[in-house]
Amino acid sequence: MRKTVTEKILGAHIKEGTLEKGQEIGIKIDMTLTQDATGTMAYLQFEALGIPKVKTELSVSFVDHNTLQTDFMNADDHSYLRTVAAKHGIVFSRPGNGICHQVYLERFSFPGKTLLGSDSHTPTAGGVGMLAIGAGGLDIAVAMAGDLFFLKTPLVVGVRLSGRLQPMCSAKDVILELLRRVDVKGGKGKVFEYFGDGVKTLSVPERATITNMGTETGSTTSIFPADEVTEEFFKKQNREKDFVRLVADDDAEYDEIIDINLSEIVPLAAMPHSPGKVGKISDLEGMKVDQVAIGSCTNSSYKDLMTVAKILKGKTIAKTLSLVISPGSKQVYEMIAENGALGDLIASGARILESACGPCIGMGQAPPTGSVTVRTFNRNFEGRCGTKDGQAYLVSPETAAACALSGVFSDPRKLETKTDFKEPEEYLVNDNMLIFPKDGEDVVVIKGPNIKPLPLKQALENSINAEVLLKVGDNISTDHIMPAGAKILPLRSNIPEISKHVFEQVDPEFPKRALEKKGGIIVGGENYGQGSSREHAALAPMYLGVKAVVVKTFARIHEANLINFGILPLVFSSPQDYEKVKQGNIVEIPDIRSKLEKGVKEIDLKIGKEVIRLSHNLSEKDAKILIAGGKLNYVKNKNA
Ligand code: MIC
Ligand code: SF4
Repeated sequence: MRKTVTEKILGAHIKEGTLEKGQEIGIKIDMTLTQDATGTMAYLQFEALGIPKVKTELSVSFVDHNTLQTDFMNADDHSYLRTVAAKHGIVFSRPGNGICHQVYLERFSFPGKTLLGSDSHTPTAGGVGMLAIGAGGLDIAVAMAGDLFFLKTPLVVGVRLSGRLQPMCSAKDVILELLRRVDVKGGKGKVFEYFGDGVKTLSVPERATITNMGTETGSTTSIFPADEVTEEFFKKQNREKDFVRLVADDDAEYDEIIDINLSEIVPLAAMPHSPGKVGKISDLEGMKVDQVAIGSCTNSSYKDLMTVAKILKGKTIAKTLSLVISPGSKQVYEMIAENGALGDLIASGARILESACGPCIGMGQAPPTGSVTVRTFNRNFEGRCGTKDGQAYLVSPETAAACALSGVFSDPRKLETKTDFKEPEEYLVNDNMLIFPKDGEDVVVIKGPNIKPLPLKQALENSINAEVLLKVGDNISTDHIMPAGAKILPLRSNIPEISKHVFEQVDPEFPKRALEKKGGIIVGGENYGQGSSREHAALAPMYLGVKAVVVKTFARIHEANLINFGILPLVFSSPQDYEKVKQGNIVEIPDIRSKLEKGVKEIDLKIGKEVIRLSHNLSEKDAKILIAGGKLNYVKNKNA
């Protein structure tokens, strides 16, 4: 059979199951990445598994999210991450070295290999033909211990690119166009694989923008072939030896095809409060903008910042607005410093931040009350920017720069300055902020007082009797469930404390109520748990006693995280039954344990005399994990 790039990589890594669409398979993971906000938990879990050295080919730990040090907490986490990495054979990327996905793309990505990362935007590395998947920290810990990663064999959607982007239209507009068509759950159970004549017109950083934000469709991952353009990129990164050519066979069969003509792409924006609510910049023209933020793992490459610098050179940003810029990596930062573009940005009035996630995760730079913030980022869920009624729009760097100059939404195609970016002859390579582990090093792991032991759950009870603690609607994101931002992120290594913030924006009383009632269940609508891979959105509810989440549909990573922490993910057999359950109802889920043991799919939810039929998508292995009370218990029992 003629194979797609995805099938070639899956075929070379499958160790359990068969490649039948929708069936569960176990694949070998070659490489892992973690970032600091999910990494502390992942390494605490790895330590609990008792394995001396990681068994992957390469594991890298980044510090990029929790970089604001308003007290000891984040700084302590950095010390823990540095020492635990040295002890277990993990490369450590120091704070200041950049955003995990940008640095990974530049310095570690590898065509044809598998990468599992404790961050949902891990698919960025798909820009060079790597099968890069986001997952919860516990799945990364298990992969570092040498175990397989389990997923449902995805459908492979071929995205056929033709034509060429018009001036001032951008890779960001391409992924926004895909989001316009498939929305925030259209990618579930799918890999978007790009092919066609248009592919060769896109550079690696442009491809990475597209695979990065492919996450917002709910997909398993996105991938480009590794072709001549990729090879050039590796040469310029002085990594020619890591390049492997990997393209789909001619006439490879895709499960579905989506056509995008790059020549027809126009500047777009994702409007508040969903990455899937896409409109044209030409329809927003003239609307006042209060803040512009440029950066994040989607749009902070050398190309992106050079493009912005060229537009802003010799001009001043609009009087009523603030512009913040965060370069994606130290490589990008050093290069724009050396060639003078940084000076142009500063001179225009831009406030330059460190090379980190920053405002994208609400680590500072929250916009004013009720204001409009225009961002080159990938997510605009309500409140994520740090201001509850902030109106965040997601756009390309070209559009962001045009808005920064005028103070209103502006179509970048109307600017006098046209950008004509050329890839540099070579990228500046200076890996001095990476610490490579040394064999035989005697390391003491430092754990500050904010790093608390990981809570564990008891094995599953046979029946659940509980109250519906909360009922929510569609598209609840992990930012709703477990908010981030400068105040809450430092608590990522302290579950008892962070659990006090669960559902803070939705219902601030939730944590107190959950503890008082000794736990209960949550009811939700479609696409529950979209967005981030943060396992804290399962772990903290588990700590509060949440036993089951009953919804119309789940987002992939969150469903896996619920299973990992022993919370039952159940779905309404008929979506209309969602209406029948009310917050405050006392419900019973009888014989759930024996049903899972027997592989029964039909589960009952009883409210008094009424019986509502539920179901689940659990594999045999998932059921065993839930019965054990979570994956750590399961792995420990298995090894014992
Ligand atoms: C995000 O963009 O929401 C994050 C912060 O990078 C998360 C990870 C986290 O919550 O730590 C993600 O995308 O997985
Ligand atoms: Fe960081 Fe934002 Fe990218 Fe998440 S989406 S990894 S917070 S830059």
